[in-house]
Amino acid sequence: MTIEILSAVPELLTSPFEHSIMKRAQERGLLTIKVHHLRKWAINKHGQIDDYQYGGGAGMLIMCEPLANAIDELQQEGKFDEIIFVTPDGKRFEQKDANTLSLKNRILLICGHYKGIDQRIRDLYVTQEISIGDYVLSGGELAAAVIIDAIGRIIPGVLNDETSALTDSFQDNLLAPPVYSRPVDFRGSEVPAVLLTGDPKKVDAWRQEQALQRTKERRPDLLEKK
Ligand code: 6GU
Repeated sequence: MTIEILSAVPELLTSPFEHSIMKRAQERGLLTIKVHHLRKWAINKHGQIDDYQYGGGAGMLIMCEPLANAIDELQQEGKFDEIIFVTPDGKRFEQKDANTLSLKNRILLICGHYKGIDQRIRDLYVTQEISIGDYVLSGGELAAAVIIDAIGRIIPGVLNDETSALTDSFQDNLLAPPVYSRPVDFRGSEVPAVLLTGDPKKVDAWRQEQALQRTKERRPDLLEKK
């Protein structure tokens, strides 16, 4: 899978993909990430990509031409399966969206800045608009990094233990249960005895019950979706 990103601040997008699971996904050839600097498609030699909005109001917008020219040029190599604008006024991103996107071949993420992008780019090019939650970030880059990490880790073959993505929080609308490692006794606080029984049925039942308990307390809204 190839994920491309259009950004006015590409420096924000280097380190998140150079470590851990995202690094391994790229080394295994399962994921290719290409960050494109929007400034490359600036409208003049001053590097201009933004302008004031018609009708007045504070804040600059990213203009039509740099975005349209960038997308047209990138699509000469082949069409994107999805062109996604990351924006706080988009549809909220959830695990099921990551699952669906992880099966695509080539997608483009557009990061807004300032007051966003000209609506005509959204109308003419964008196929999905995604927000990562109900709070405002100063730009789309960190949100794009979150979305790419969520997609990248579930591409088949990326995780070593194939089952582990299936037991993540949210994959079945339940939060993950508590987990323990050595020592059995840490400063007087002990690992729950059931985990030491070696009985996989009992362990599974306990985890299921703990997951349900945690979800009831913290995210009752998830149980309504089941
Ligand atoms: Cl996708 N972008 C920005 N700038 N802020 C956000 C967001 C996206 N999602 C939540 N807050």
